[in-house]
Amino acid sequence: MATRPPRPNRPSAADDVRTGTSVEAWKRSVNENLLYGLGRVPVVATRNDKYLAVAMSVRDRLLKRWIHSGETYYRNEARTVCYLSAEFLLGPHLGITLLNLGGYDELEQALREEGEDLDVIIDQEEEPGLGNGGLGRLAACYLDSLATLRIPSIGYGIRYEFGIFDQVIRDGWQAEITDKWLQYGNPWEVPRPEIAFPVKFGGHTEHYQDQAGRNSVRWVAGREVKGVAYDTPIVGYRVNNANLLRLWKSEAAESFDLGAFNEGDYWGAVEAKVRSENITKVLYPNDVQLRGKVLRLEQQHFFVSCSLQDMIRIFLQRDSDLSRLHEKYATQLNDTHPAIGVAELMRLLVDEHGLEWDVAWNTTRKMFGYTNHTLLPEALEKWPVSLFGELLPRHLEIVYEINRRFLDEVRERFPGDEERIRRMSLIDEDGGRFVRMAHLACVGSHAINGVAALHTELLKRDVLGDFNDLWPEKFSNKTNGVTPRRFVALINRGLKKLLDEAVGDGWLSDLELLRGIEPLASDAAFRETWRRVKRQNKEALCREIAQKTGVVADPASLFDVQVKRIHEYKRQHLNLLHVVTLYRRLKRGGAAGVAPRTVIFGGKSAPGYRMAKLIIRAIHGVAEVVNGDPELRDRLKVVFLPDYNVKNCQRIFPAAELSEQISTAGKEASGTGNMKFGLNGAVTIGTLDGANVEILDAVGEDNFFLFGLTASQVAEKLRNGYVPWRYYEEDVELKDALDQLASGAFSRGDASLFQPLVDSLLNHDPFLVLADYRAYLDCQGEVSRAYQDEERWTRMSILNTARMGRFSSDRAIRDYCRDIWHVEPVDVDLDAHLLGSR
Ligand code: NBG
Repeated sequence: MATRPPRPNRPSAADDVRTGTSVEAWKRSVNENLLYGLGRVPVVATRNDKYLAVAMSVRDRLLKRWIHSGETYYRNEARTVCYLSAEFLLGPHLGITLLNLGGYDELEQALREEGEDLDVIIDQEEEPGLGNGGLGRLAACYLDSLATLRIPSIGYGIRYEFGIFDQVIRDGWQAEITDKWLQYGNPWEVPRPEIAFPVKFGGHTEHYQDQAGRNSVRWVAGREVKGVAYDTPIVGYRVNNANLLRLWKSEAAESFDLGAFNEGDYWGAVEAKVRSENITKVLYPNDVQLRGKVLRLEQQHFFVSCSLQDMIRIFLQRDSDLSRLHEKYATQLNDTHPAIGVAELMRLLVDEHGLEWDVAWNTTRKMFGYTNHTLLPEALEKWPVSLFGELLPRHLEIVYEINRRFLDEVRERFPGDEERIRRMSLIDEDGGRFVRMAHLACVGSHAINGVAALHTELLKRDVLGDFNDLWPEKFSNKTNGVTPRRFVALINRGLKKLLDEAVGDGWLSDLELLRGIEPLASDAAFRETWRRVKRQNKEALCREIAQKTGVVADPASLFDVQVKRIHEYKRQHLNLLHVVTLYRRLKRGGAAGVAPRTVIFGGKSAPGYRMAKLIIRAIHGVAEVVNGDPELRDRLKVVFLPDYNVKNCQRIFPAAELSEQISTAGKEASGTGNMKFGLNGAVTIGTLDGANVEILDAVGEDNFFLFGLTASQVAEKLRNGYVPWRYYEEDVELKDALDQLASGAFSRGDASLFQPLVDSLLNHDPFLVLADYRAYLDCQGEVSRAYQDEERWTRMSILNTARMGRFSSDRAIRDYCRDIWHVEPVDVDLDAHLLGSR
């Protein structure tokens, strides 16, 4: 290793088999990993064996940085960010790790000389789908940026054995398949069986006086499991820092097994083991039907308890005064999933480590920050008090005590305002009693933030308005961002090359540098090249579409794309109504001069969300008719790309030209796909919702297709009694489109199939699809006109990319570091001697 003094016959550092970067070193490394890491000889090695050998070779190079980083942080007693998140939607590691480390070209050459193709090997990787969508992917982008910005940090989460389900389409319907991402091994994780913590559930509490005569509480648990750490190194872009992602797996606690064995209850012991392991078995899809699922609360408590115990363990290596824990750690709650941490940290500090309540509370509040990611009331977590108390009896007592003291504070500030007390209480008493996790997170944090400017304003006004009245200084906005490493450099090599040539490659770590291409928007030759890159990306996507769906799309048509989870508030059905109307116009011959389009959808529905599943079915129904209609002669195609995930998005963003961001204003907290599209040169058609508002501000109204009601207009309409039926009756095209859906025209004559969808739109339409239909159609007309002016469209596309700088996750992380976490970068020196080494 480089940390040892060189021996006389030692090969040069570049040739070192574990850490070297020469072509020779890579070759030997891959071969040795194949032989000695996997026990395979090259002639019988499968493609997956080769992938594993390459991944292990890259991991060797990663581990060197990781070990040095851990050691440097320890030596410096560095203040550390702990990002607590139930989801990390990482995507495949190999490509991004190579990009960040450097060495792609040498490895590619080494493999080529052995007759292998690096891209094929990269494509072999099964992604860890440990998240549902935007929230989990945001956490992954933030890990990438934390490492790149050299911030000591730990991501803490759950090592789900089954991640988000794989989506397959059968007869136009979504079907779910379990995601067996671990079945062929995961070369990126390092199991740490020695880092394990007990986590208790159930039972009861006992109040007693300790030796010093203080009132104390003992929690006598009903059962106990063990959380074991699995570590994944996350390396930053072209820096030596490699940070830690620590995911917890649940196992049976031996002590409990033993008890059962002694009583001769073998099956009982096995059952307890199985039950323990269940906790981290599967990621819950974000499904309304799953509310109140006790296993989910178990998951939350499990990973948060392990993480906090781990933080305390690390802290105690250097310090003994736990009241200073917040000086060592800035801990972020990614939504309310880890909010139980507020009560758990109190329990650990007071019950297990003997701190006074007030001291512990001061530390706890200074430790946590809370990020809210949703305004949808049905997505705000609350747990029935009975369930909560049965699973976590001690935590319920602590929540009550926090609440008692908190409500006293509120009473003092707002005397006599009992209505406010009722609204703010940690316990919801409106019909059934529930623990409100968002309130627990607010009370236990020193900082609360939303994820886009509009979202934060609405949070402060509505959902958390009372908390804003009480503690306005706690609130701030932190607009989301995405990593340009994965979402441009890795997936759009053509664009990367063009950008590098135009402004140098500094934009990868300073995205504002993309501004440098603005003047080139008026350079005809540059526009030509820009179009060529987009065209190649579209052709690549066409091949994928053909291969996955059998649809032949025309790469010269406008690629109009909506990819994201399927949800009524995101309004894929509004998009679909536009498609139906366009189709009807084309059939009537009334669409002369309309730009040919390929409308591409992708996204998973929660398994129990009937309306979303019906929307997927409707997209397929419309696609079948439209794509099969010879009269249209390629002027319209509809595609549903199955199993949208981090891996499958990589051909989509680079090829997109129109980005559909059409949620009902006031519903999408931020969106991050909108940023990925913009970065790759797609122009947005969107409402004033989430981060669209800021994207519009950044790119300018000439480069954005804006339509629809604003958040306040939406609220007003709903207040005044919205009648969707009226829009249906007054707009012939809308009526026609809905009638067509209801008639069976897109369901092989089955008029009942889409009835629930049509009924819901006509009678309720909670997301104002009908109210926005006309504005959306008109706006799509403008899109079509703009697209036919090739030079104008290219200019818009270039300016979208050029002005996306502020949507880098590096900017977002800098904001968090400056305003909430107060942490500083730490340099890692790879030549430093490791502790304990000679
Ligand atoms: C999602 C929002 C998105 C937002 C991401 C990341 C949840 C609960 N929220 O609008 O719907 O972009 O979080 O902040 O998944």
